[in-house]
Amino acid sequence: MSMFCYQCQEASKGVGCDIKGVCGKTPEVSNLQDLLVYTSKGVALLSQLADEKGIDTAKANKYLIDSLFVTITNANFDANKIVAKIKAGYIIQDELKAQVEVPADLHDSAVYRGNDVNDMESKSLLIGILSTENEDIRSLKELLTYGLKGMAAYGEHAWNLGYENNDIYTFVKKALVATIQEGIGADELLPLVLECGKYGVEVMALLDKANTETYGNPEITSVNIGVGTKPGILVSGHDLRDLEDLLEQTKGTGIDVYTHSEMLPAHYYPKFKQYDNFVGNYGSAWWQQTTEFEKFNGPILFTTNCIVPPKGSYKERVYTTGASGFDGCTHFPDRVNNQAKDFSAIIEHAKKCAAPTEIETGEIVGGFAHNQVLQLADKVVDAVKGGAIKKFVVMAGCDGRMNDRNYYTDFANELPNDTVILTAGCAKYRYNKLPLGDIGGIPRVLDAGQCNDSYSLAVTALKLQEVFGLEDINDLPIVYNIAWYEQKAVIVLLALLSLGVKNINLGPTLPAFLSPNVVNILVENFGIGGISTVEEDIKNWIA
Ligand code: FSO
Ligand code: SF4
Repeated sequence: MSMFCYQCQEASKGVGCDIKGVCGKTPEVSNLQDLLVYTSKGVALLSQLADEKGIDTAKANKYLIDSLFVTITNANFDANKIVAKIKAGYIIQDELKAQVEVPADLHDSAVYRGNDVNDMESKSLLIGILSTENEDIRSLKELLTYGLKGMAAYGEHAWNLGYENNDIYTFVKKALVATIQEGIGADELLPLVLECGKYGVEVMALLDKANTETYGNPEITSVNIGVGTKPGILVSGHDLRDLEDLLEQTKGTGIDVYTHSEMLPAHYYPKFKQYDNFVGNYGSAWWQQTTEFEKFNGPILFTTNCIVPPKGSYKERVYTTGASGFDGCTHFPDRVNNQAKDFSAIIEHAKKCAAPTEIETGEIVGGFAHNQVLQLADKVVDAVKGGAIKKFVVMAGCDGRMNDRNYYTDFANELPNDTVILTAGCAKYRYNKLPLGDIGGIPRVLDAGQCNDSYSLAVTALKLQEVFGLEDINDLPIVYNIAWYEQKAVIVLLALLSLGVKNINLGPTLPAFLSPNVVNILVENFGIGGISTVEEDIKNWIA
């Protein structure tokens, strides 16, 4: 075993990647990511001590969300960047240590930091996932850590727009420190996992506020999926501030800007509609990029995950920024003093490229975030009361490359015509181009936006609960059939649990990091279930 990672749905054999990541992550990068998480735990511990003394920990707070984000599936494959992050963590640890009193039992720095970044193979055995022997404790620690990674991602996007919430940092530190606490038991970890969901709601609410106050409320929008005649830049990932900087800098240059995968919902925001060169969405979900990027012809900017290791045929056109990285691809550094990033290199590159090759034509409709849906509330309520809509089916989350995800396309196709799909995240690409029609003008697929906009779906559910005067959110005619892939889906799931949502079905497989006992807890307390066949599930959940 040269590594061990089981944080995503595609973990090898449903157990864990131990030779190389199915995602393409090398043992070197995987072990360095383990060390980065471990270093972050040390920073969290010292920063917590500093908070108690009233010392300013803004730098440590930002470090924690950056570092956790970097270790999310498909975000960063660049060993040098991760080593630099680890070293930056050691510096922050030293700065904090000089200001706080480190308890005697923590004087040995190896307790909370790996000293040798060059000896990762032996180091990862000491600090990696399998260093916790009890499988239930390991499972709870990792569930918590993955929730924090998702929270960090959303926290980082909010931070980029100038929005922060100190309570979130305080919780991130408390939870990280718990994972290195000697002898911690399930009785302490389980409440933290549930509390993680509460802060998941907070961080998604914060990001929603940041996005809507900066770019306006998403509105119903038809997005072109064909191409223009000018060269283009394709923007992937989730960071809207990066997109804004790029759109500003491409104005009047003759370069068109397209969205890819999770960036599609940017088209729904009023602010982005003002750019004439923001022409459409190219391609589908993240995992199809190896064929689609070849045809795009122009440069591609990753602002976050999901990167698939690029083929040589287009690798020189791939650029990264923020938490994302890939060795050999040009990386745009972080903003300095909140100034725009300088994207001139990618713009100059685009000018030398051919226009994208058309792979499809038409439009997809989205923009059903909470504000827009509430404007349609009367219509929706009438449709429910009149029986035109019998059920809502939340099909949010992620897409992935495994064939068994065809289930979601078939499920959407087979749903009765009196059901409406509420979606968010890249899961939507399994059905957002199907001709599913509408119910009295309400489209049968309502796309709220990115995975973090699952928050919008929760707001919509809470509003419907209020309108129908129901005591319990679980009395709504809503079925949850959620597809997960990486750690942002973990925080979305924990957030839904903290809002009291029960009977969520999770697929295509349950997480490898959940031990049988932890699965039992989730089943008994929250009614979490898996999926079976389309026929069975429709029969059991809808009919
Ligand atoms: Fe998808 Fe990737 Fe948004 Fe994830 S593009 S899989 S849950 O990064 O974050 O939905
Ligand atoms: Fe394997 Fe997923 Fe970890 Fe990649 S992120 S190494 S695919 S478990």
